[in-house]
Amino acid sequence: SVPDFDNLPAVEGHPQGCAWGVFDKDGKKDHYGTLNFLTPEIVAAAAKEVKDGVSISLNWPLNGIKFPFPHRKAPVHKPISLREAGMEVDGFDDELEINTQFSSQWDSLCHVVLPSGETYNGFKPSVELLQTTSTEGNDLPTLDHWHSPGKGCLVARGVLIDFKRYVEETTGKTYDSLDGHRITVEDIEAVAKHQGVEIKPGDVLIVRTGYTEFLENPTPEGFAKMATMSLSGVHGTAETARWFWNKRIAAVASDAHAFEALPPLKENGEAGAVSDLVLHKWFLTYFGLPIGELWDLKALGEYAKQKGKYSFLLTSVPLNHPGLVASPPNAVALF
Ligand code: UVW
Repeated sequence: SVPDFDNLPAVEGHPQGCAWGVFDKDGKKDHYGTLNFLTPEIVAAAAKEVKDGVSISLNWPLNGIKFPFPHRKAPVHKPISLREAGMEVDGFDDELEINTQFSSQWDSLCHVVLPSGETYNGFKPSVELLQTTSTEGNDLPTLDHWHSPGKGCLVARGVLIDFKRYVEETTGKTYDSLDGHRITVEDIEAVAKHQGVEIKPGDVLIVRTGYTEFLENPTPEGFAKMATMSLSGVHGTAETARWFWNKRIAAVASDAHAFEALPPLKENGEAGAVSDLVLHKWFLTYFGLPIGELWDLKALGEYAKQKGKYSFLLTSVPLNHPGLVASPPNAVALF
């Protein structure tokens, strides 16, 4: 068992709640962070969620965003004729070049670093270190380690917090994922209660805002709003982070752009910049808690509503490439 947020051992130079060292074992620095909550007992209990034999993909198309996006290039898909490539056979291969942050993704614990260059557990990623040729030779907490022997990627109980549906059902108004609304932990608890779902240790908590659905059918007014980068998501504060740690959440995901509401708020309450992302710092860097973004949650929300069941078995197998900072999640919800 690990201590609550307020009782975590102090880590010099970092705030109370920094969990570095907590999961280390046999003198070895841990790479998995809160995925350590996924014990065989937790995984076996999650498997009992499957009753209907129904599986739902949570992966938005790699080219889901149909317009140029600053700093991140769109995927390039190149089908190749085998014969033209010189092979004595008719058929096709293909090549795919992607920025792993462009569509549904996991952010690994190396995605953002502190001004000191440190990330989770004090690891110091750099382009040179990330450009590795092997997982074993790479001591950074990158996603390929999820494939290490005995790890088997991510299998957990998923819980959907369908915030968009909750607001629309309880107020009769359309919930706009572009209005910069900040979803508090009290909101999350209220939605869980409304949906009749309990949040348990080791859960992957998944929050639906409707953002990818807007991106599928963008309107000129929506575009204008989007340009302000004022997007709905979970309220990024240390108190929010404390709640997630104390609940022993193994990972989080959302259809939102950054999981947390944008712009982030600085401690004095003023709007901050990307470098001020609050939950990225707490989750990825201090807790070792992976963040999923831009997941496709529409079909999941519809099925959960139809069945009145918001918990399921979640499996996710990121790409297995040495030094991978982010990856499509290849996530499936099973009911
Ligand atoms: C940053 O842009 C830093 O993060 P993300 O895309 O994961 O929200």
